[in-house]
Amino acid sequence: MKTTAMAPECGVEIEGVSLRSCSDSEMDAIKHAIYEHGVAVFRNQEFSPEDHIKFGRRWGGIDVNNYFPLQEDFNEIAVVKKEPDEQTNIGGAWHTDHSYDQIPAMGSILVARELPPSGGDTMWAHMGAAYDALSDDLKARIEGLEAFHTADHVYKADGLYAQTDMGKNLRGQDLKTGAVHPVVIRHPHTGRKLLYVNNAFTINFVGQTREESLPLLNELCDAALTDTNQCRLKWEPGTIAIWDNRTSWHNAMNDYQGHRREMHRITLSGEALAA
Ligand SMILES: O=C(O)CCC(=O)C(=O)O
Ligand SMILES: [Fe+2]
Repeated sequence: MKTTAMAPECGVEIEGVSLRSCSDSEMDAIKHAIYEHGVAVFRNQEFSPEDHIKFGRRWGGIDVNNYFPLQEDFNEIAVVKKEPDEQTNIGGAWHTDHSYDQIPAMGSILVARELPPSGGDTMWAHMGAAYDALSDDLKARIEGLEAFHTADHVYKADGLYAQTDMGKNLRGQDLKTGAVHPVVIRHPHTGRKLLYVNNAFTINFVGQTREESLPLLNELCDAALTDTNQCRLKWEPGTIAIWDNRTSWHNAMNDYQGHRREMHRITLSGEALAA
């Protein structure tokens, strides 16, 4: 296996391994690379839906997404798609998947199934590098803080997606979610300190209202993106990305209007988070 950095502080491309048939020791190396770098990209993979599920299970459990359409024949697979006549995409702002769950998904495995002729890249940002780059003052202000996360405002019947042309495709509008996590967590495997708030699902700091929380929340989310902690993936047929939802944020570019894009996602079960 050969590993090449995608950016100074985020992401690696891994060559020389076939994900559908990798050995246990290759699997361990892949897991570690993802925990550490936030995302790993694999090219030219042959990966059927069965391979996707079998490989996902090697990580542990699969958390089925409550909102996205599911692949008809394989209900563990969520379909992340945009049709040529649709304007809104899924995941088109910086976020991390499922932070609204008390035990959030560890990671996601995204497989390119149909790509637009150009555009539709995905970006990631490293939350360990983000934490390290915060000023001492900001680090002191968030020491010991916890934050409340939910997806209700995004997916409910009158939520953000319902007001767009993506609303008709989504499920789970009646669900209620809510979770409290430390603002700075330690990665369960690497021990690295990570900033764990995001503008999509984090509502307020515990003990503060939304209004009281917003200035600091926005300051943190702005500071979380630096010149060196982001990477960008140009998808090709056969590309697979696997990311760690604790180590990284991601953002799907919506710059391919009039074209179809379809990705398949499996979300991997995680563990409780601690400071
Ligand atoms: O379509 C993409 O590139 C990513 C969308 C997204 O946020 C996700 O699948 O979790
Ligand atoms: Fe996402």
